[in-house]
Amino acid sequence: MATKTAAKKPSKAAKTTRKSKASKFSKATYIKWYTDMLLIRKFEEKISQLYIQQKFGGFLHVYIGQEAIAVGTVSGSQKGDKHITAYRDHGHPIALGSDPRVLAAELYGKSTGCSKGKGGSMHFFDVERGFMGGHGIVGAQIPMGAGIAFAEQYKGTKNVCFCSFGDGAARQGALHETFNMAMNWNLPCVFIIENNNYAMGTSVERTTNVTDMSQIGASYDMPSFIVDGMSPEAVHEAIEEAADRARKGNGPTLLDIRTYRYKGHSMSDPQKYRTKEEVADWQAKDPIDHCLKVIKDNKWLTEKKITEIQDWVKKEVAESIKFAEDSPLPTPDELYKDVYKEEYPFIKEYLA
Ligand SMILES: Cc1ncc(C[n+]2csc(CCOP(=O)(O)OP(=O)(O)O)c2C)c(N)n1
Ligand SMILES: [Mg+2]
Repeated sequence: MATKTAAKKPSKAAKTTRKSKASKFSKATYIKWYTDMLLIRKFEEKISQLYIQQKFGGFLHVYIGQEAIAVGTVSGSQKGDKHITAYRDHGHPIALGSDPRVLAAELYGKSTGCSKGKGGSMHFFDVERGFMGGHGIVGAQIPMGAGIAFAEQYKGTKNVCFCSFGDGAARQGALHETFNMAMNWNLPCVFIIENNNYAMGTSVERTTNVTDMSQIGASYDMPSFIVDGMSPEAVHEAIEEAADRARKGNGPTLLDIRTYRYKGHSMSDPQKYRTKEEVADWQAKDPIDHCLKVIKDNKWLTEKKITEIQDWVKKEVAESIKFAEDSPLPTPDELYKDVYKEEYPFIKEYLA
């Protein structure tokens, strides 16, 4: 267990494996996790089918299997906190409460989309809910996440930035510059490796001799932990503790959250780099099944109520696609808008 890290006097980085403690969490929390994860999964299953039918273009990277990280991060965070991630970005905004209609419209490149149809799958945003985007350049969100955390510190809020990136992105050089400055400046940033063991078709073992990615924080004395990413409970606890450290002014944390993507890297991935058995082993730990089991074991919902949730999810997904298909495309003059941010510079003295 890491101890608090005082400014300029960082304690030694530590790591531990978290196991879930089901008892700590309420009926309402499990129902919310179950509903949100089911919505993420069903939304992505549907858009995968539509993508294959060429209903929309661009890239599509689904989050299926990793849902517990998004819902555990959101339930362990607070309103006003910021979230930033890579191009595998459908789960975070749904967990934050974004309307799946505007997300579906974004996929379809429609003007009603969350990025006005200009971003597509990899560039979902919902600034109102603290979602600072999906980003297509691998690892780019690492320094950007620290920048967002710097802005919170500069403005004197108690908000934290949760910066998610993959195991592949963790090998970008920018991570090291960012970790150094983030520790030196005690930034309120939680760095989250969504470690699904693959960067496209390349496994962690093939890229490094240091397969324990929590060790990356050690040379910066950043408190670092390994977390079970198939457990929303474990994610929530690790996030809450890291956020508490950041809110108290004690700087960043690194979480190496172990997870798995059940589907290919993107929609065009023959998946020759892994076995069906490996996929099945992870699917056996599915977080949605787990939450449903906890709900049933505790008799928190009747079968009828569970079916109602499942029907609601189906309806949300169907309505989202209809909304996207019925929405207009952007007009040509939109090409010249949103190219530059106009109120530069963002120094608070200038804005006063
Ligand atoms: C700077 C940069 N290099 C390469 C790519 C191509 N690319 C897209 S995704 C990806 C793999 C990243 O893997 P990881 O960070 O583990 O994330 P995951 O896809 O597993 O969520 C690569 C190499 C890119 N988008 N940006
Ligand atoms: Mg990966």
